[in-house]
Amino acid sequence: MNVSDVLTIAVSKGRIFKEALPLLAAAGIVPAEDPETSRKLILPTNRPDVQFVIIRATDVPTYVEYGAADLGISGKDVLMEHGSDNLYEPLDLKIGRCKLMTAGRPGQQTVASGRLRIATKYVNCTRRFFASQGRQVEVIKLYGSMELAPLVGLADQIVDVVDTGNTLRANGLAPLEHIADISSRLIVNRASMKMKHHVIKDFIRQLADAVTQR
Ligand code: PRT
Ligand code: MG
Repeated sequence: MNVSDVLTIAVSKGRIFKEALPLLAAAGIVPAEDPETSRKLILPTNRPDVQFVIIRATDVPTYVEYGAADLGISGKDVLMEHGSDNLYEPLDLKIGRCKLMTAGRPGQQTVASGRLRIATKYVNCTRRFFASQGRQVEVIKLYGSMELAPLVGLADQIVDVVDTGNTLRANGLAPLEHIADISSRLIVNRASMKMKHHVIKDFIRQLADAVTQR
């Protein structure tokens, strides 16, 4: 793990960091530079003992699991897909809320013959969801723009996170089945939780207060 005295927090740029900034500020942590415009991958803060590492959303659980970061902020969708029980998940930050759903053309929910084809970047969540219902599906892994897949005949349906549903609607798709409610979580490396117990416990308590006062 990260053996220095510095507390390293893994975050991804974009919507989660934007919504997390006021919570972090309430816990006394403010980035030294604007994360949206800075090109630095290691971002110092107002506190000499705290730094951010800026990484892809899907990489956050990996950095924390291996101890390259002590803490991380990650969507529950990413955590479910990552599927490790090697991480502490002590706090629901109640930001980045959305739903993991299946979606497809309205009115065309069953295929006449053969297995349903589902395009998604959430292959593990998708397999688990359909398997739990005893339904056989073929899962096609994509890395983005899932909405396109049903339009060009790559898949019958998709599994993706949905917020307003505007992106689905704009592409002639509709949400079909609810898989999970999603929000962002604080995650903690197991060894860090022991070795840096006091500073991490304080941080979690301050963040928890900020979440309830929001
Ligand atoms: O961009 P990159 O590939 O690096 O990673 P990412 O796309 O996963 O990151 P980012 O910042 O876009 O999303 C990070 C996290 O935000 C996700 O893992 C979710 O936990 C959370 N989140 C909350 C969302 C949304 N809401 C959301 N609406 N992530 C993505 N979306 C997408 C949605 O799939 C749709 O395509 O935003 C689009 C608009 O949504 P609608 O339904 O409002 O139209
Ligand atoms: Mg994105």
